[in-house]
Amino acid sequence: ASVVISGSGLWTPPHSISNEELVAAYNAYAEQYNAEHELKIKNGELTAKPLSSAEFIEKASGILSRHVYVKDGILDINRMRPNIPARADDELSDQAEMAVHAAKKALLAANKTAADIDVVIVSCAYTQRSYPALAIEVQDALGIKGFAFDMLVACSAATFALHRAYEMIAAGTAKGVLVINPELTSPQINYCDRDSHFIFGDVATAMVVEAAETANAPHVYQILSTKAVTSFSNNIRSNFGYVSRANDSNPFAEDMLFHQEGRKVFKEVCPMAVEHINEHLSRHQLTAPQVKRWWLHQANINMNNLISRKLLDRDPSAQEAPIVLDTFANTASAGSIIAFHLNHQDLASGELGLLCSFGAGYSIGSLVLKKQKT
Ligand code: CO8
Repeated sequence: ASVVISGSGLWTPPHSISNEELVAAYNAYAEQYNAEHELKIKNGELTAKPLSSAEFIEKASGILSRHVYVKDGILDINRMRPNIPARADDELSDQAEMAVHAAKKALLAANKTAADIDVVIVSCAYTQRSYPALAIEVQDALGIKGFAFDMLVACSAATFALHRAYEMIAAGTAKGVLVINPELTSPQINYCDRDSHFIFGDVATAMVVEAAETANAPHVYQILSTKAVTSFSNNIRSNFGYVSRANDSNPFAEDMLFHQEGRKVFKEVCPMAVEHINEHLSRHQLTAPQVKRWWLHQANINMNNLISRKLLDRDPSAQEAPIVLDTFANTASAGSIIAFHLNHQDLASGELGLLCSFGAGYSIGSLVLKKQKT
């Protein structure tokens, strides 16, 4: 059976932080830290915190601003992390709430109701608890029958979940799959680290996957095929987990939070992504110039420019390979879905697009999409 994406949804948290605000808070924190530890820094026992700059951030990443689920606490130099009050067990959890917002929008776009869905996948870089699954909480909140489960694949969580949705619809084991990506990254950002404090934002995205025969939305994309690859790397890592308590680890230690070797990631992931995409297209006897739209992972503008240039032998137009980093920053697995959500309706029937994630793991996941007749 032919499998389609029939709707997408994007939920943007109401708060945002500009580079200027973020840098002002970080620099005030760094100056306070350096003053407090002046002697140890002089003796070489500690290294001074270097200062950040909004110009560097824009040039190195393409990021101007990021959305955050809770702004309170992040810019407080005596806290440097969001202040998210714990919710009671009988309240909807934070990530489930984000997921529900995006899911409702995707259902509306796909012209579907809860009754048309029988599988819910919540897939993202982190889940706020291990069980009960967030996906089951979301399923309950939306009144969906069937089954639900969580998935974690960092940057490729969204594409890998779409792959699973594709397989379930193709196999006839599901009639409608809701893939949701509530990317609540801010609790894992080290706002005290000059090299990574600017990279991430919070957002939630969702997509409806179903059989072509049941689709009745205005913009429907056939999934021609999927391709995934993983290759282990420690260059992007977070050590926080349920064993941390038994390890007697300090939850505030740097290795408990997102940390990376950004240069190495850049150098290693770009060629992997280019090779992966070319191989995927060649399965359909296609070459890059035949692809009308590139919905690429959004980690860094220079990375996207390099990958697009390698694929096309020229610079892509802003319309061909849309960038959403300026206002969203890196939103882990949601980035390529945001790029799709904001830039897909203008494709003509028969035109092709490529959705691709790349990042932590390393992991790369792609889907070749073809706009259907409306
Ligand atoms: N302000 C001023 N200067 C700075 C700053 C700053 N904020 N940060 C670094 N510098 C300095 C550096 O210290 C360095 O100084 P020096 O040359 O004296 O050593 C200089 O600027 C240049 O630094 P870099 O070489 O590191 O700069 P780059 O141009 O490489 O840019 C980037 C750094 C932006 C990190 C870049 O390397 C990059 O984007 N690499 C790819 C990273 C990537 O894609 N990572 C994937 C992220 S993982 C993911 O997408 C999902 C993971 C799961 C979610 C986690 C949620 C929390």
